[in-house]
Amino acid sequence: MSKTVTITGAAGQIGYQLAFRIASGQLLGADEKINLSLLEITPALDALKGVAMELEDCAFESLVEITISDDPNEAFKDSDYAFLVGAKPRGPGMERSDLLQENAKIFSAQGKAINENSSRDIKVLVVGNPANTNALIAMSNAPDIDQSAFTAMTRLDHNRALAQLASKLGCHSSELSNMTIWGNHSTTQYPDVSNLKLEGEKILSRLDHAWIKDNFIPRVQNRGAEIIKARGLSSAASAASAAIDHMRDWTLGTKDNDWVSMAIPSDGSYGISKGIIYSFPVTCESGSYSIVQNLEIDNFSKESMEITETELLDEKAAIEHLL
Ligand code: NAX
Repeated sequence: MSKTVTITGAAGQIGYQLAFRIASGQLLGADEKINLSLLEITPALDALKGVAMELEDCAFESLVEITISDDPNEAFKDSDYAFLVGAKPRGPGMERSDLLQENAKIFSAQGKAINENSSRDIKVLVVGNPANTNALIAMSNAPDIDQSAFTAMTRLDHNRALAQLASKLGCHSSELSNMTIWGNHSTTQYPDVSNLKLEGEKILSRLDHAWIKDNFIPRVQNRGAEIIKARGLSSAASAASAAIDHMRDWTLGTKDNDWVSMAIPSDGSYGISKGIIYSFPVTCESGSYSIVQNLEIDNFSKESMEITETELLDEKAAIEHLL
C-alpha cells in the first residue's frame, strides 16, 4: 500500500527540498511507496511542473505517482501526510495583524479541504508562518478530523538549540537529549535546557546561567534572522530537514529516554491555556504523541513559558472571528 503525501507551496524554497527527500524514501524508509501530491497557487503552476519533471528524472524507486494542482480539494484527496508549507509572506508595509488575516484565509480553506478529502488518519504539519496559529485555523476548519492530527513545527528550533549546545559543550549533537522548545515558533519561543542530558547525564550545572540567558536563548530565538543575513534567503534545507524529522518521529516513534519538541493543541498541561497550538516536549509511539509530564518548572521557565503563551493568545484573538 502506498502513502499519499501532500506538500503545499511545493515550488517554493522549502518545498523544493522537501519533495525530493520524501520521494527518495527519507520520510518513511525506502520500502514505503509514496504518491506525491503537490499544491501551488495558479501563477506558480509552471514552476511546479518543472519540479515534477525533475522528480520524474530522479527515477526514485519509492515514488509511484506525482500529481500537481492549484486546487486544495484535489491536492488533499486521500492524503495520509500533509506538509503545509505555502503561506503568504509579509509584504512591504504589512502589519502583523494583516499577515495573520491573509494566512487565515489560506489555512481555513486548506483545513476545509482536508476535512472533506483526506484520510481520517492524516497527520498534518504546518510549517508556513505564523505556523502555530495557521495550524489552529486549519484544525478549527476540519471538525471531522481528530484535533491531535494538527501540529506546527518547532523542530527546527529544537535542532538549532542542539547544534548550539553541542558546539558549546564540545560534543556531537546526537550525544545530547531532553532539550525542549516551549510555545510559539517565533522570537518569543522558550528554548529550555533545564533537563538537558549529555550521554544520559544531566548537564545543566556545566552550563553558565548567564550564557544560557544572554547568548544561547536569544541566538536560538533569532537564528532565522541570522541565516537570512548570511544567505540572503531564509532557512530552507534545514527547515525541510526538520519537517521530515518531525513527521518521521511522530510516525515511527521517538528514541528511548529522549523527547522532541512539537507544537500541538494544548490540553492544559503545565497550566498552558487550552485552545492554542503550543510547543511541548513530547514522546511518540505507534503514530501518537504524548506530552512529557511532571517536569520541574522553575520561576524563570514559568515566566518564559507565559510570555510565549501570551503571544499565542494574542494571535488567536486577532483571528478568533475566523475560527
Ligand atoms: P517560498 O516563498 O520560497 O515558498 C512558498 C511557496 O508557497 C511559494 O511557491 C508560493 O507560491 C506558495 N504558496 C503561497 N500561498 C499558497 C497557497 N495558498 N497554496 C499553495 N501554495 C502557496 O517560502 P519558503 O522559504 O519555502 O517558506 C515557506 C514558509 O515556511 C514561510 O511561511 C516561512 O516563513 C516558513 N518557515 C517556517 C519555519 C518553521 O520553523 N516553522 C522555518 C522556515 C521558514 O521560515
